[in-house]
Amino acid sequence: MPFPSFSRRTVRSLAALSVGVAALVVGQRVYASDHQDTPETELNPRMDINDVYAFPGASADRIALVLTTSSPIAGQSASFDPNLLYQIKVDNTGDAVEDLVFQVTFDGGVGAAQRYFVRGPVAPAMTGTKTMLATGGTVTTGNVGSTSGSASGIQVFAGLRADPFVIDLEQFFNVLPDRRPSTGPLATQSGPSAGSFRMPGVDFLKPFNALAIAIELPKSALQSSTAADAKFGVWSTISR
Ligand SMILES: [Ca+2]
Repeated sequence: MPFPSFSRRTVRSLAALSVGVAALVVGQRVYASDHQDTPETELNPRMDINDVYAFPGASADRIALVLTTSSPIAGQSASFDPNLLYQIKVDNTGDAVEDLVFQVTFDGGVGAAQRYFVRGPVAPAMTGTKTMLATGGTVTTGNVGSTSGSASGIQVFAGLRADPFVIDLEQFFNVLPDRRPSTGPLATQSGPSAGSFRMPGVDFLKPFNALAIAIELPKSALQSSTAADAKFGVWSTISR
């Protein structure tokens, strides 16, 4: 296949291995995987990578890469952090080192007035946990909540979307109470301690939103060869 057909578990495992919150060049580094995995990300929800997805795009030759963050968001008002660098990274040589990156930043606007700036795909100046903002390559800009770019080239959306992750989070905290958040509606135990999920299950995150960055583009822009079995891997980081 021209791109890896990741199962959800595989994508999430990749995220768990690779996703981190990394300092810009120097500074504090914090690792996390997904959905409130560390006290640092729980206390800083906009640094919290929820999930990374690679979906087939609008046509067979296109792919959609999605990074979600900040879930669970109640309501319709949320903004990206203008002091963070959100990245989607691509390895197309099989060595788990990024060959291309998308670097996404935001200005200080609020809600729909906030603007996004998506650089890439571009070869990174630095790899791994150290990062520099790319100075070359394509920059796609638009307002949060809107789509920009072109349907035949790179197309970008950044804004609120329903969190697609499915979990009975309320019961999860009854099963593993040490994972319970220190503040908010889930900070208080909702029922007796439990050893399993409820039957039927409860899609607890259904009414909640996440902040999503979605990038759709031709797969050829991410591949290192035109071979029919060319593969690439995808993961994300958030840096400050
Ligand atoms: Ca590589």
